[in-house]
Amino acid sequence: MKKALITGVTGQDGAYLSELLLKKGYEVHGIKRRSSLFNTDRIDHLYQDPHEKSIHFKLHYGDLSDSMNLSRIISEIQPDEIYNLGAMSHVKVSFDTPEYTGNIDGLGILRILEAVRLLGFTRKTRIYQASSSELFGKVQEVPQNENTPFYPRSPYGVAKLYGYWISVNYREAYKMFVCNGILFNHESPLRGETFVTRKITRAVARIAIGVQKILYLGNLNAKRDWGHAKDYVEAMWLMLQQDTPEDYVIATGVSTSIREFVEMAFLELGIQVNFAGEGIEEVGFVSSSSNPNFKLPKGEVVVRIDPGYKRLTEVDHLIGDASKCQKKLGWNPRYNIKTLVKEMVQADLELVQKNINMRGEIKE
Ligand code: NDP
Ligand code: GDR
Repeated sequence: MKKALITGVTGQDGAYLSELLLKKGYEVHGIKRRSSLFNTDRIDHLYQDPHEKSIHFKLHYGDLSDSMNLSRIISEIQPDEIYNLGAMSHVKVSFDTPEYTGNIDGLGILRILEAVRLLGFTRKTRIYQASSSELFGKVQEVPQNENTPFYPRSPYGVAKLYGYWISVNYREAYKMFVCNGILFNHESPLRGETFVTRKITRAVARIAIGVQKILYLGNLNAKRDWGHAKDYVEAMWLMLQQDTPEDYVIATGVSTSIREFVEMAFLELGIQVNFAGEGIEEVGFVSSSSNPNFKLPKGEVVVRIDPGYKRLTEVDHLIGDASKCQKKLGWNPRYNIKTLVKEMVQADLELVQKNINMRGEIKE
C-alpha cells in the first residue's frame, strides 16, 4: 500500500486530494495546524476512528514553519509521495503578512526537501510542489505555458517563485523526484469564502433568499482561467506517476472576467444583472428576475465597488495553455466554467436554505 503525506490537508485541494488517494488505495497522512476551533470541516467525512485497527487516513499536528516537526513526521511515515499544498494562499492578505507568507510559502517546501534529503529518502519519496499561475503575474504573453517568463505581483507570488525554483534546484542538484504543478485558479463548493468565486456564489445565494443586500467587490476587470479543484488534484497525482519529474501548467484555456462571473452566477438563479457606471461608481443592478422563488425588484442594486478589495499590484489576465499536460499526462478537465458556476451556486443555495431557521433567521 502506497503512503502519501499531504500538507494543507484541511484546505480545498487537500480535501479533494485525500478523497482521490483513498479511492486509489493509498494510506493517507495529513498535516493539520492546531487551532482553537475545529478546522477539519472539509475532511470530517474521511475521518476514521484512530482506535480502529486498520486506519487509512491519519492526521498529524504540524506546521510548515517547524523543520523538526516536518522531519519527524516524514521520518515516521516514510512516505512514497508528499504533496505540499500548505500555504498562506490568499494573495491580498499576503500584502498584510509578507514575512509570514515568505516563511510558509517560500521556505516551507525547502524544509520538506531538506528533510527528505537528510533522511536519505531522495530515491524513495516523490514530491509535488503547489506552484501557481500567480508566478506569471504581470502579463508577458497570452496564453501562459511552461516557458512563459515569470513576473510575480504580490508577496504571495514572490514566495511561490522561491518555492518553484528551490524545487527545480533540488531536482537538478540531488536528482530528486520533484514536480511543480503550475496550477491556474481552481474552485469548488469547498473554496474558502474570501476568494472571489466563492464570495460571489455565496452572496448570490444570500441575496436571492433575502438575507444579504449588497455584494461588495474590488476589481471587476481582472480575468482568470477558472477550473474545478476535483479535476486539478487528479493532475497533481498524475505528475507523480510519470517516469521523469517535470513541471506542468494545469488550466482550462478559457478566461472569464470577474464581472462575467457575477453575471453568470446570478443568472443561475434566473436573475439578470447588468452593470452601469464607471470606476468605483460602477454598480450591478437587477434588470429582470424570472424565477418566482427569487423575485428581486427590477433596478435593485446588488453589486457595488469597495476599493478596499483592490490590490496594490494586480494580475490582470491569466489564461493557461495546458497542452503539455494534455499530451504527456492525458489530462483533460471534466468541468467547464458553466458547470463550475452551476455547482457552486447550487451548493451555496442549499447551504443558505439549510441555515435558515423556523423564524426565518439565518445562523452562520
Ligand atoms: P487553502 O487556502 O484552501 O488551503 C491551504 C492549506 O494550507 C490549509 O489546510 C491551511 O491550514 C494550510 N496552511 C496554512 N498555513 C500553514 C502552515 N503554516 N503550516 C501548515 N499548513 C498551513 O488553499 P487551496 O487548497 O486552494 O490551495 C492548495 C495549495 O495550492 C496552496 O499552496 C495554494 O497556494 C496553491 N494554489 C492554489 C490554487 C487555487 O486556485 N486554489 C492555484 C494555484 C496554487 P488551515 O486550514 O489551518 O488554514
Ligand atoms: P487569486 O484569487 O488572487 O487569483 O489567487 P482571488 O479569488 O482572491 O482573486 C481573483 C481576482 O478577483 C479580484 N477581486 C477580488 N478578489 C477577492 N478575493 N475578493 C474581492 O472582493 C474581489 N474583487 C475582485 C482580485 O483582484 C483578483 O484579480 C488564487 C489563490 O487561490 C492563490 O492561492 C492561487 O495561487 C491563485 O488563485 C492561482
